[in-house]
Amino acid sequence: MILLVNPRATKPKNRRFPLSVMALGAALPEGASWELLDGNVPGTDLHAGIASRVEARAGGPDPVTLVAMTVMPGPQLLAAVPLARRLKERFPRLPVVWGGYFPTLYPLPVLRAPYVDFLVRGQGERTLVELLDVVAGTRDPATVAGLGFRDGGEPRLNPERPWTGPDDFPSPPYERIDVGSYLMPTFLGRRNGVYHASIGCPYTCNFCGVIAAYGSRERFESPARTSAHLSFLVERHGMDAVHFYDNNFFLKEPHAEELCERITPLGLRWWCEARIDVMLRYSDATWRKIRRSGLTMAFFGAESGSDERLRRMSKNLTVEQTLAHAARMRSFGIVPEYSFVLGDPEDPEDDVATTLAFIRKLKGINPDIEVITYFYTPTPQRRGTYGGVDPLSETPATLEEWIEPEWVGWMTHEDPLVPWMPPALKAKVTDFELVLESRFPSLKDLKTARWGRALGRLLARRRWERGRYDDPRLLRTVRSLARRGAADRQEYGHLRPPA
Ligand code: B12
Ligand code: SF4
Repeated sequence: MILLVNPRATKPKNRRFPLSVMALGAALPEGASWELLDGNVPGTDLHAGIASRVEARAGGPDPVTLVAMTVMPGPQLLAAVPLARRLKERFPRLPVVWGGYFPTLYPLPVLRAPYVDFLVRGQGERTLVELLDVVAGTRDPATVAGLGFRDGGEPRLNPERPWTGPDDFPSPPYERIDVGSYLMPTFLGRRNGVYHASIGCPYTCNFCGVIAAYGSRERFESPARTSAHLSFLVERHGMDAVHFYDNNFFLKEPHAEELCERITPLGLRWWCEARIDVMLRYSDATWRKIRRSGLTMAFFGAESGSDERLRRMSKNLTVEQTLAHAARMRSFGIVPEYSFVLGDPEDPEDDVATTLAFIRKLKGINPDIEVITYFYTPTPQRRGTYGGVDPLSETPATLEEWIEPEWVGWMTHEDPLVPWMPPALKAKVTDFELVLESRFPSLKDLKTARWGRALGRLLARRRWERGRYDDPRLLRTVRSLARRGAADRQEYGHLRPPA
């Protein structure tokens, strides 16, 4: 029995299909016995759940032979470390393997932890299958591409495994989860699900973790297969909206057209992440098909208000393209979310000033745009890193350090303690955001009471007109009085009910 574990990554009300472990389960050999345990499901105690299975099966025909955990940087790491540590204390001989973005980006601290025996970098399906032979004692771990392990106590990373597209693997094992319990009400629909229709990304943005994990390549699932899976979720489970979690949903125009034609009859409202330059190249006819198929909001990395910085980010994008895109999105009635990476190590003051001014300009072109800001957090790369910094310099050597609050703030890109971003400069950004969000309340802000939104709009109007964002004390007071509950950054994908 293999236990595929999704450590808690978010609040139960924000949970989505545990796609990583579902993909792994689907690819296990026929006849392999496995179970999926999701720490995001309400009331789940993963340690107790795993321990009871291990104990109940010990000495029987199908004992637990491997605990396989997926680990993303941030809160999921925070849950995974104590879970793995406690399991190892209780069952020292039970092998534990980690895979996912954290061990892929930061393998050495993982292999220094005595409670993790193996790690898998990048795509995991085939590596996991070969690891089963290692665990059974019939294969030398040194022969498994993509695997990391300790060799005589020393961390050892085998060469990467070439990866392959989604069509090479079986369909997601929906029968192994309670599908309906993951379909959440959101502003898109009453039963919103998530889907991942590709792997990787062909671009080279030198601040992004995807490139370190997968290189610059993308492989799509065939439109026929994507629409068959979505049809199943719609027809069998009443799904009425979907978030596509692909890194880069649109690439080749004929592919986008075919997929949109196929999913139009499903009547879904949907969201995705895509590239500004790619969508701009599509014809009006394709944009109409995309709109007709239900695309309601989409997320784009606009990143900066400076062409020079976009060039240094290796983003392959210009500010003119973003401005043209904002106008086009408006004319087709699709809401764009533009994400910005703030804090160029070479001149952070200028970066903040230029990019905030650019956001103003975008708002002038399309008042519906949503804005998401992150502070630049160096992430391991294959080639150079934005800002010319060493992304591993001074990062923790151990998992215990990684789960300290300052490093969790680093991993979530919300409050990285980088030397070039002093608190006063960060405050400039958060003050700007407060004025912006007060003047143009976000579709996603469902926590501010209606009176607070109206008052905020009124109070922020003059500030916005004059471009004055400093120390908006009154707005802060209104926001804190009118807000029901703390901000929840894990609402990624907006899996929150409409107001
Ligand atoms: C869904 C998602 C989330 C969900 C969590 C879903 C969950 N696990 O419950 C939520 C909203 C909580 C989330 C939050 C965050 N996320 Co997130 N998230 C994603 C997203 C969009 C999809 C992940 C996914 O399901 N992929 C589909 C599956 C099939 O692929 P996969 O996860 O890569 O799994 C494969 C391999 O990694 C490997 N593998 C994975 N686990 C395991 C385990 C074993 C044992 C093995 C053998 C192999 C293996 O095999 C799998 C199949 O091939 C990705 C972007 C993307 N498109 O991948 C970002 C992404 C993973 N997130 C990222 C980040 C940074 C975060 C945050 C830290 C920050 C933020 N503000 O978004 C937070 C905090 C995370 C946390 N809570 O711990 C980054 C990670 C890289 C980085 N820059 O550090 C990504 C890549 C986005 C990006 N482009 O920057 N996220
Ligand atoms: S930022 Fe987006 S486009 Fe750039 S490499 Fe990462 S996923 Fe691809």
